[in-house]
Amino acid sequence: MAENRAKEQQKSWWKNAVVYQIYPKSFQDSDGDGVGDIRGIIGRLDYLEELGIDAVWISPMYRSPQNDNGYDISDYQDIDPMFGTLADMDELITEARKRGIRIIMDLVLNHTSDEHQWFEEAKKGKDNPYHDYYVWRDGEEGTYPNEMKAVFGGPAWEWVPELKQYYFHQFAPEQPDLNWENPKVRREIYDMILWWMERGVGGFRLDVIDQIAKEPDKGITNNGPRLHEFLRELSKETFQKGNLITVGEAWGATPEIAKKYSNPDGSEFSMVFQFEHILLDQQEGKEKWDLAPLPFVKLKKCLARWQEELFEKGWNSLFWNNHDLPRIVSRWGDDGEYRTESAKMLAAVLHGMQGTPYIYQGEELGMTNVKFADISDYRDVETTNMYYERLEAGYEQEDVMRSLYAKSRDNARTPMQWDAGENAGFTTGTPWIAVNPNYTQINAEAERRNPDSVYQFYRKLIRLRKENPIFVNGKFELLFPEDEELFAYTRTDGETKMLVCANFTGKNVKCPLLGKWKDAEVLIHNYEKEIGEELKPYEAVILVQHQ
Ligand code: TEU
Repeated sequence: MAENRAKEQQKSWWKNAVVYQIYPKSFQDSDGDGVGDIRGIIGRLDYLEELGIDAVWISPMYRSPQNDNGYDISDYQDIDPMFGTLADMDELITEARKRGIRIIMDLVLNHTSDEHQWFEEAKKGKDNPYHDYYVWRDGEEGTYPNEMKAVFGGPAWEWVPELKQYYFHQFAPEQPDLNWENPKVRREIYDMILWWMERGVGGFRLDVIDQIAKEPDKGITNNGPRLHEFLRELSKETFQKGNLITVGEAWGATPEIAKKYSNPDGSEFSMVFQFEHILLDQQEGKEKWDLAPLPFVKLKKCLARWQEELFEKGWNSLFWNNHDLPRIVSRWGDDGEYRTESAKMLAAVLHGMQGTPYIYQGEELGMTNVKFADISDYRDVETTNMYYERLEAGYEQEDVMRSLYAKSRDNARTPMQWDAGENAGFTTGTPWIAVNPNYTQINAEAERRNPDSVYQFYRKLIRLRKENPIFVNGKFELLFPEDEELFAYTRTDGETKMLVCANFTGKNVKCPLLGKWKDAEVLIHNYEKEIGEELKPYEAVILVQHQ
C-alpha cells in the first residue's frame, strides 16, 4: 500500500504540487518599456521559491500581434520580442529547475493569429495547401453562414472578399479557428509540442481546449463529438512521452466530462479547469456582465459536488482566480475592512480541498479589483468591446461601469505590486496598464516583512500540503450544506481526519461543532485568538486529529 502510494506519487507528482500563474505582461518589467518580460520573471524566481510553489504556468509569450495579449499566436516556435528571446526562455527553464520549479507553457490550439504564416497562406487561395488548416464556408458578403456569435462580440464569421468565403472565429476576427478535422494540422501541433518538450518544459495549460472539435454548421462550439478522440491522440503523441502536468481549460465541463479529461489512466490530461463555481454570480442565460447576487450555498454545493464526483475517478484543479477573472477577495471576500482576514479564509477553504491548487499572481498578497475612472484606462478587448456595445444598446454608462468593476478581465491584469515605490516596482517606465493605486498598502515587500500577512498564510498552506498527505488523499465531506454563513467540511484519510471551517460573512457566527474539536491540532488559523464556538468575521481554521 505504502509502496504503491510512493510509485503513484512519482508518476502523479502534480497531485502534490501547487502551481503559480504568471501573466507575463504584468508581472515584472526588466527593461523599462512598461511591459513585463522573461528576464523580469527570472529576477523573481527567488520570490517564487520562497513562496514554495512547484510549477509556474505562464500565459502565452509566443510571437504575437497582441490583439488578445498573446492568445493570438503568430509563431508557436518563437518568443515575442516584447518578452525576450528563445535564449531567455531556455534560461528561465534552467533557472527555474535549479529552484525545483517547472515551467508550464500555455498552448493556444483552438486558433492562431490571423498573422500566423498558415493563415496568410490559407487566404491566398482555396487550393493553397494551408487553406484547409482553417474553417471556411462559401457565401455572399453580408449573409453569414449562420447566426453564431463570437465570444468577444459580433458574428463568428469574417468575410474574405478575394476568396468569396467566410472563415470561422470563436474569439476576435484576428483569431481564426484551426480546423482540427485536418490531420495535417494535428501533426503540426504535435511536432511543435514535442519541440517544446525537448526544451525542458514541465507541462502545458491548454487554452479553450473543449472548443477545438467544433461543428459550426450545427452550431456546436464546445464538447464536439470528436473532442475526446482528438485529445487522446494529442496526449498519446505528445504528453505521454514525458512526465508532465497538463491542464485543459474547459468552460463546458461537467463532472462527468471531467472524468474523461482527467481519467487516472492518463489517456488525456492530468486535470481540467472547470468553471461552474465561477459562473454562479451571473444571471442565468445572460452574459457575465449581468450580475446576480452571490449564491453562497450554491457555491459550497457546487464545489462539494466536484470533490465527491472526481474522488478516485479523476482529479480536480482548485482555483479562485486567473487572468480572465476578477480578484477573489473583491468577489467572495471583503476588499475593505476585512481584506486580510477574508483573503486568508478564501485561501484556506480552497487549499483544504482535494486537487491541485493554482495561485494567480498577486492573490498571495490579497490584491484587489481596480476601479479606473475612464474606459480609456482599460486595455482588454473583451472589456472595451462590451462597453461600446452596451452603450450603443442603450445601457446607462453607470451600470456598464458597475459590471466592468465587478467582472472586467483587467481587474486581474494590473501590474504585480512588488513594493511601495514608483509603479509598485513593476517598471521604471510607463506601465502598459495603470497600477492599482492601493499598491502603497498592498505589496510583496510589506507582505514578506509582516509575519501575519496574507503572503505568509499562503506560504504556510503550501508547506502544510507538503507535510500532511491528507491534503492530497483525504476524502471530502461537506458539513451543514444548507448553512448560509459557514463553509465547513472534513477530509478523511485512514485514521486521520481534518476539519476546515470558515465564516464567509463579516459578522460573528456560532459554530458549536468546534467544541468537539477543541483538542485537535491547529494546522492554520487566520486569527490570533483561541478557537471557540464562535467565529469572528471571515475567521477560518484547519484542524487535524488522529483517531
Ligand atoms: O479564455 C477562454 C474564454 O472563453 C474567455 O474568453 C472567457 O470566456 C472570458 O474571458 C470570460 O470573460 C481563454 C483565455 O484564458 C483568454 O485569456 C483568451 O482571451 C481566450 O481563451 C481566447 O484565446
